[in-house]
Amino acid sequence: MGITLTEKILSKHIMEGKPEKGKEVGIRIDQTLTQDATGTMAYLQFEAMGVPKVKTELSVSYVDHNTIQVGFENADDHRYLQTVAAKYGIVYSRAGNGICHQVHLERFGKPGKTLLGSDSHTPTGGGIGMIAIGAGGLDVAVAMAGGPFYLTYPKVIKINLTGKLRPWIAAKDVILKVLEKFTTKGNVGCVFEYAGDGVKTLSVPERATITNMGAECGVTTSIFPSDEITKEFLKAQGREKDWVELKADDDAVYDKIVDINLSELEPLAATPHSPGNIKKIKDLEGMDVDQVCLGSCTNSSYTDLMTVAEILKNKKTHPNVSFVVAPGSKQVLENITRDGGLANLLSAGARLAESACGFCIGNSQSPKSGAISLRTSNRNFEGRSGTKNAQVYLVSPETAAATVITGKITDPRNLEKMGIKYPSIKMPKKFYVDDSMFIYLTDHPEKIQIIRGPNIGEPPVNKQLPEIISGEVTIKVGDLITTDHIIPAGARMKYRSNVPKYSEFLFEIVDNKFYERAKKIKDFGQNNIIIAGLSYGQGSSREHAALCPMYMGVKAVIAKSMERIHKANLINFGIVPLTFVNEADYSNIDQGDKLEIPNIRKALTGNDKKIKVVNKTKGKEFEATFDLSERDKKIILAGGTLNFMGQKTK
Ligand code: MIC
Ligand code: SF4
Repeated sequence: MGITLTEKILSKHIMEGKPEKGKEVGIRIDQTLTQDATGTMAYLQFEAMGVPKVKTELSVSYVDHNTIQVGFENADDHRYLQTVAAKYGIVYSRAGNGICHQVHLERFGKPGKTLLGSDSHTPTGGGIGMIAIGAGGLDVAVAMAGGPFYLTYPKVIKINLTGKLRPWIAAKDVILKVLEKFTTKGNVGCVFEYAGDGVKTLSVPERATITNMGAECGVTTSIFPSDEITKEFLKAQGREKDWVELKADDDAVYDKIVDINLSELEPLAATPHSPGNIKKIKDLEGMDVDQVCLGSCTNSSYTDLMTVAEILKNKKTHPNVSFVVAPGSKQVLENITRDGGLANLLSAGARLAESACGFCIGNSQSPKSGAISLRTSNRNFEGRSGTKNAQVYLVSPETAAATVITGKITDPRNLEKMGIKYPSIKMPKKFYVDDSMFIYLTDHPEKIQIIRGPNIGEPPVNKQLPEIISGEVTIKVGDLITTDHIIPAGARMKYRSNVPKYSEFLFEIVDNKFYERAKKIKDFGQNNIIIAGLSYGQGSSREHAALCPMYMGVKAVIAKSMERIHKANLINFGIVPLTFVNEADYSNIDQGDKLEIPNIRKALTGNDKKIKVVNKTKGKEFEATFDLSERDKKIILAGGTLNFMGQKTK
């Protein structure tokens, strides 16, 4: 019986456990990446582990999220990250060098290797045949210290691609189709493995767009085989030596097979406010648009930008549209400059933004009130753009370009009627490469002084789990609550290194009184408890969505279901992740209800997976359950991973 590509790579990396679907395994991590917004906390935690040097083959620290530098905070973080990198043997990618996922794909990704990144879009590396997984910063810190990364041995879903994309239809439309089929929930513990004849028609950047946005489905990762196309990409990056051929066995057995015929796809959009709300562009056509943003780690490659530049050659941006372009990396920017694409974009009226996350995370280029914003990025959660009532649509670069010209949502196929031919942009045979924005390893790391400006706080310490969780429902939220709802990024993201301050913004977009209530309950010596619906904690890997609640005294989250990375983060910070045994019980709980979970420590370690929760306000009881490994339980009992590891933060 043949095996899948996912299993082939995983089997070479297993350090603990057996490869049985649904069971926990610990895998060796070859490479790690962090970005600045999750990186400061990850490195503070790494420092607390007392390991003199990273133990991975390669660890890279990118600065790409907080590069706006209004005030000293961002720059303080950058300098801290640079000095930590020098001290511990980490490559540092300076602000301006580009978005972590794009840059990692260009310069470091290697087929067959494992990559763990403190960012949920780390699966971008799957485009090059890596097992690339997003995780909380603390998990990445553990991996840097040589520890295994624990995951549920996944189910593997084959996405069988046939046919070939027609002109004007893009990789983005493929992943939007996948999102239409799988939605954003119910895919925890699965890997999407792409196979079939259609694979060879897609370039590495196209594959990376597809694996990048698999994150929106909530899968552990997505992966493409490593083939001649991969070799061509690595060769163009001057890295042919990093290539190995990798594919699933012909008779590999999958848990499920889903067919997608590339030839049948048409332009799609994810409509407000979820990447899973898919509609056809032709059904949205004619809607006035205020802003078009090209970029983000999903669609900011050389081919993406050159395609748009070619469409916009000798054209002008519609007067009602603000057109923003953020190249994915310095390499992309330099190559499109040399090849004339930048001149076309600028002459069309593009507003050039830094090679960074920028608009995607809402820390710049927030659109006007009630705006319709078309973006090539991957998330359109409510408020993420920085404008609460903006309506964000996620589309391909081709659709974005057509809309820039007309000022209305436009099916790019209509451009032919305007005399614009489909620009078949090919990847260069050789990219212009300049690695000077990386700071490589230092000769005398022992001499490095770590610089901590006033923005760098101590990571908070937790106590071990009490015998009884007794407190109040601080907030009751509905389905599909994302980590952007739990703790916003955008303008608030500069406080990532200052947990007490950042905590003030918990649930800000949902209920701006949360912090006040939580503080009162905590100061009264009671525990805060969160009640949630389906798929709680979708989206980012930001551990602050667990760390800040921990700081505010949240001891348990009871949800209908929970997403993988967020659940792992809750465990890492000693918060008990529970689910309702009967989902109907959700309706019987209200915000402000006094809840008690007696003997929680015993309940977690006992044989019965059901836990009694007493609703003292309603005079009722209900049952909750948990899906935790023995190791998870020990971590929660200890009050989090750092305590479990027997380390004390300084
Ligand atoms: C995101 O796209 O939501 C982010 C910002 O990149 C996050 C990481 C973070 O919150 O720092 C992610 O995807 O994990
Ligand atoms: Fe940056 Fe946006 Fe990608 Fe997150 S999704 S890494 S914010 S570009």
